[in-house]
Amino acid sequence: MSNSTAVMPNDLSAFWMPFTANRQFKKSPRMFVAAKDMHYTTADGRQVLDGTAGLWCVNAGHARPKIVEAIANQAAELDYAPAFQMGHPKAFELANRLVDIAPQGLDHVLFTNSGSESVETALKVALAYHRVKGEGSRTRLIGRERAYHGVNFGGISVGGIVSNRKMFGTLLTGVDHMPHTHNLAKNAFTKGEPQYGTELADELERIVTLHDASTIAAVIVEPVAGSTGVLIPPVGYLKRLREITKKHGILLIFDEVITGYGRLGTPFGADYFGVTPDIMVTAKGLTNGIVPMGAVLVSAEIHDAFMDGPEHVIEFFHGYTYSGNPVASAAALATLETYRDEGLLTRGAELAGYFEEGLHSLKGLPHVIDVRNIGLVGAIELEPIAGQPTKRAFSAFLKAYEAGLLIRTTGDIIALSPPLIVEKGHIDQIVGTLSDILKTLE
Ligand code: PXG
Ligand code: PLP
Repeated sequence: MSNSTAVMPNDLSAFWMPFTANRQFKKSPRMFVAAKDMHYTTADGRQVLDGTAGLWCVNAGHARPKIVEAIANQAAELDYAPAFQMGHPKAFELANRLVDIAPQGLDHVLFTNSGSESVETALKVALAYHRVKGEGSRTRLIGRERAYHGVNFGGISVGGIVSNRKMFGTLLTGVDHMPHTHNLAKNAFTKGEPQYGTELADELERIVTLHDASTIAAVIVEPVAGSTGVLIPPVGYLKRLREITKKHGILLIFDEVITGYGRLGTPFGADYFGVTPDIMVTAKGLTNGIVPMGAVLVSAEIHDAFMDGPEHVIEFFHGYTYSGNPVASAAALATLETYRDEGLLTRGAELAGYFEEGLHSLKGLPHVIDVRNIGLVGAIELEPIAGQPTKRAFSAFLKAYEAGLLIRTTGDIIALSPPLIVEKGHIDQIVGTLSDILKTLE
């Protein structure tokens, strides 16, 4: 079915698009009008291979029948139920299914509507947990340079992207940052986890010494930083963070908005690295990106600390109108079923080697200064054009789109994260198209 005749709006000015060069876009718009499995259809009727799972979220591919049907049925049966002081069965069922697939020890779930909200929720749980435990002096939050934790105030405060922070005043106070682990001089063209940089985890000890552990509530990190260009942790780095946080009574939060739901070839990044955090932040792949939803998983110890006092009193003053929304819950349940039926949470592990070989074959092409990969996520870092950062990669993005491939760029880094239903032939197409394009870039 082609929707190439879909009626296009004649005025694009009202929609102020997110994280987009609005004026450039509106001069020559790129519109998708349909999607199925691994492909988008553009407004001019072309097929574009989805090399990025939408925005790292459509892990089962597009328009999967079970999910589509579940959403339609749920909307007809129970469209909305109040989230506060009322319930509906699917949210509880979904929480149980999530606990089943999550790393052992993460036993309770708070629902949100996005990764950004999941991050805020996790940070608030961490602060409140220490307070209910009688350690209210633990208020500091530790993030990391080059981290992306969404766009809300807590997330940009612990985040480490200057453009996302500098316009917005003083942000949260009492935040510190660890250094990022990206090191091209030592680790360029590493396959999988880089060898150099494990000791950067010890910077957390330095921060603890500076502020004292009794003032620190939590450390938040992405197991693999996605948004800032696929920064893969050095061997043993996350294990060391876990040891240091445990030693000092600091909560460890993994932001798995990208690494969750099979991206690394394991259900979660925590599984890949063999490190269990106290709190796990998820979104995106939870509903295959179709209905906005996030989930924050917490340990029983954290949850139970709140279950005190008179039973008629609300234990945690937090939540959203749409927490556990019925349609989102139905979409998530059908998504998890699809993942299970097709083995998608571990399929990445089978294809990771082929994906790795393909991407690393681009080494040596013009401007390529690094190729890195883990599971079904990869990045190609380009030398920026002198004085014009981001321009070279953005031009690769435009050329790829014209050539029928959707990629994602951040700075001068090309990121790839295809749906987990990707076949070897699609990987060949991704690599082939990129190879052609890299040869023609200015
Ligand atoms: N944490 C992490 C680790 C993320 O990657 C968020 C939080 C925020 O999620 P929401 O749902 O509020 O957007 C993210 C989102 C990209 C890109 O291509 C990455 C994200 C979102 C959009 C684009 O770099 N990550
Ligand atoms: N702003 C106003 C005026 C509201 O009444 C509410 C919710 O009732 C919100 C913001 C928060 O909205 P949400 O629960 O969808 O995050």
